[in-house]
Amino acid sequence: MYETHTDVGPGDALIVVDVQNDFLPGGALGVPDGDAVVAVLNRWIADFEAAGLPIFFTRDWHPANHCSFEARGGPWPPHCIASTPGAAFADDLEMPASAEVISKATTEDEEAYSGFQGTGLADRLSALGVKRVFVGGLATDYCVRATVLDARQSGLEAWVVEPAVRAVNVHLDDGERAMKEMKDAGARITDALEPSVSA
Ligand code: VGL
Ligand code: ZN
Repeated sequence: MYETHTDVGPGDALIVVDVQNDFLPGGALGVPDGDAVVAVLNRWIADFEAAGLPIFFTRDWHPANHCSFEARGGPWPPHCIASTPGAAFADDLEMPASAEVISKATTEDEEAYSGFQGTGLADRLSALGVKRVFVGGLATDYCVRATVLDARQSGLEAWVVEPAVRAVNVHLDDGERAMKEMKDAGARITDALEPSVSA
């Protein structure tokens, strides 16, 4: 299922999905073991940064009355409300100066799990000559899934960094099902704890 050898170089970008306080254990929408992704992502981030490759950090950035919240009939407790501590990136996540932040689901009446939805990310990647993205973060079964599927729709090669993702698992197998959906869409899965840089 996994592939380990992962050379990265020109044409590659790293997308770090929603590693925000509210998605860590104890947060408003805590993902079980979600904090475990931080150390792995920090290694991927450091290596992409050292190689001069583009890095994107997506964030869930909701208005206080977002349609996904229970008060409005949505599935979720309030989480990642723009400019609150819960919406901040995890303290231990190392964000290089070159990283670009992509805010999503920023308007009241629209949900957006994908980092591509309404953000201009596809155009930005294209302008940078990116052909292949590596994706990690939270949560496997929502925003990672949607981001990877949209990357494939945009014609990008997409890799899921398996040790750097965790699932909400509202239903027991949601994470596994999402991994299968991503694979079926042509995504590849690496178990590498860090890339090998050939740039
Ligand atoms: C997410 C549920 C609600 C995610 C965002 O980042 O995966 N999940 N909003
Ligand atoms: Zn959300």
